[in-house]
Amino acid sequence: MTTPDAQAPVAIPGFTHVYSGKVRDLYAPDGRDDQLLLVASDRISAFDFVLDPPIPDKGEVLTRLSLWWFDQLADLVPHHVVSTDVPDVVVGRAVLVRRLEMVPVECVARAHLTGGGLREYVADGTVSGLALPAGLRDGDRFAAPLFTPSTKAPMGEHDEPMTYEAVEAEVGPELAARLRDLTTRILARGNEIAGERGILIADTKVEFGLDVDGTVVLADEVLTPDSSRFWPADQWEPGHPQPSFDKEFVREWLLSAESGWDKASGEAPPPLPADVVERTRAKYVEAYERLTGQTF
Ligand code: Q0Z
Repeated sequence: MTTPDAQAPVAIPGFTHVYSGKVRDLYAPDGRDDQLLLVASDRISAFDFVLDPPIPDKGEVLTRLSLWWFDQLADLVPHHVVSTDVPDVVVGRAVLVRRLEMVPVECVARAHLTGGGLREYVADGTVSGLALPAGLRDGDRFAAPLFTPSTKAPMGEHDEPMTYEAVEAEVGPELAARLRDLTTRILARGNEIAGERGILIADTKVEFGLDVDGTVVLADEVLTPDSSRFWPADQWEPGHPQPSFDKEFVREWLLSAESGWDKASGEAPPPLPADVVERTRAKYVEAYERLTGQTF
């Protein structure tokens, strides 16, 4: 007998479950093919594992944050949200969206050098094939956000960096230029707003789709801690890895002797203690409240 999964996607009356990522679930409304229901769960991932237990309210915090950002970005790009009037079982953490033809490129912009961008830079002095000056450190800020696209790998595999020329070959030069322009502007606008509120957005991944008349539409989630690296601005110090705004307690505890977990073992991490769950929930709420100026 297998253990029932406490975090499995719920049954939603009137919808069919079509796909689940690590932390989100996708449903199709029965009887119409022009919309989808995007559900943000309370699941949290770290070191490529989905952890147990979930973080209460995380799905709702991220859904509300994304909706707020869509509004902040509305003069730059149209978004896919149709309605937040969703079934009771997912109320607050789901949105009904226009079903788009998704662009087959992960659109990443980087305002700071870190993560996969840093690894590529250390290996060969480039990020997504762009030559950068020597001597940059982990956490350094670029003069302007860079477009560093990657391939969309199937779940469980890692996205591979793509050159701009590869994006042009994949989607054509006109759409490639539009994706680059929008992705870098979204991160620049995000940092203009977040910077005033003590948060740096080091990098972000956005997804675009095309509507029936070929208009580029911002899809999925935007500028959330799950799609971006948020750093506390007052602790920013280039030269070493920066603390993550949302997951610092989770990562710190998992790597501590107290957890008993060995990252190199390949084993699933142990369940998070209640205080780590509670402090992590508080960080998500703090990010939402600082950015939006609204009480969660
Ligand atoms: C998004 C994803 C998951 C949430 C497909 N507007 C759209 N039109 C067509 N497809 C998508 C969207 Cl957002 C779409 N994803 C990623 C997976 C939960 C989002 F399980 N996949």
